[in-house]
Amino acid sequence: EKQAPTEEPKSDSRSLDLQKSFHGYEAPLRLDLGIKDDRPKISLWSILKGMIGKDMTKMALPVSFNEPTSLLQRVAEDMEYTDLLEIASQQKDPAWRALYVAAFAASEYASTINRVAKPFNPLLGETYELCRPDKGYRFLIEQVSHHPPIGAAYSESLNWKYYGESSVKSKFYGKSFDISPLGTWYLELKTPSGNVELFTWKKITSSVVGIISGSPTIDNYGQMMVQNHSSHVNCLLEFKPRGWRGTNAYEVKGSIQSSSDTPEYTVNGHWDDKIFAYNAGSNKTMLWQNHERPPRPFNLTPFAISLNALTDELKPWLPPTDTRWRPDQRAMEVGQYDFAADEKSRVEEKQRTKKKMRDLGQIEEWKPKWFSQQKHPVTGEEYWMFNGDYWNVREEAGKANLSGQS
Ligand code: CLR
Repeated sequence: EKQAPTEEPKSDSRSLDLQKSFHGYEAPLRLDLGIKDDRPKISLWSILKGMIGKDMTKMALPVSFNEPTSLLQRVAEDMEYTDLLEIASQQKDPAWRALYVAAFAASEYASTINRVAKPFNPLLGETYELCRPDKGYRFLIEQVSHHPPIGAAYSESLNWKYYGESSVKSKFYGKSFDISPLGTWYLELKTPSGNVELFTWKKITSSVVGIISGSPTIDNYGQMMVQNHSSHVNCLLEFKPRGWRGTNAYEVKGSIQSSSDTPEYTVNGHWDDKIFAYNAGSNKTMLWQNHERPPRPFNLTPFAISLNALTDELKPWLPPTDTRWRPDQRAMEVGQYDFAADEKSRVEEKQRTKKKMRDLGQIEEWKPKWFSQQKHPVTGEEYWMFNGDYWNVREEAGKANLSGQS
């Protein structure tokens, strides 16, 4: 039996290490943006009709189709329901661990409702960190490739590690705009007996539909196998396409797959609302429930609203590469769309110049700072391994900044 790859250091030293990355996160979470969403209402079809066959990286869209988040932050949004991972880690029964992990994987889609907007494209080497002292985790993602765009992410609490590659293939088909994620996501979960189990899954297709009819929405559909490489008690989820009349909208069904022929547990629910587990005796347990979603600019969730806040507490601890410093995204967040567009072309032009200089050998070859590509010890697939340095470098730089200030 293969074991998950990491050796566990003593838990109190891990706890101390985690604590130090919470420096800067003392302020309460930001709950709203101080602006109204008054983007000009332009029909998506009128802009897209000439772009059939193109992918997202080749589309020049007016800035009013952007939202003030970056793709790095959209991946951080997957962390909204990490409570499910903590619950999973307390389950003695492998079937219940798989059920809660599957619910977490499905919860990652709740944020997509009414978000037909393009996040900012991260620059090469851009990073985004997120710590939640109240939830006990830290998260980091780095843009490790620009063409094709790839983000490498790593997150951990005392009970789990979650990491993977965010890269998408996208194409506009006329009727729909399809986004297919390519990377694998890994979860190392501590179990009540102190073992560590490895789960993996791949994300399903996200698709913008209803473009021609003028009421674009996001659908997420396909099969997702949440695979346990240690106990082999897996959970298969099926996200139904919403269908022509929207009859199957948001529906997700699934079951626990193990050596027994008849699934002992099934899953049923809606990824915009609630997801339940049923056992053979038809006992029903709610696994997940969507958080309240008061109206907010750009239809952002309260969790998403919190992500780009740049508080005085946090400033000294943030590296210059963090998304929160991006002037174009900040301008969009305060409603200055024209300035946002200008700043966006300026930072992108700067990036193109750098690439040219690199190609000509005038400046050093670029390489990711916090991740390197390795073969995964359990799956044998290529993955991005976190080198762990980020939080130590952050701590030192933060202390130096603070002592320089006083
Ligand atoms: C879905 C949940 C995943 C991470 C993820 C990656 C790419 C995101 C996708 C999510 C949601 C839909 C998305 C996409 C990139 C572009 C696309 C935001 C968050 C939008 C809807 C494309 C809009 C393009 C039109 C305005 C033309 O865990």
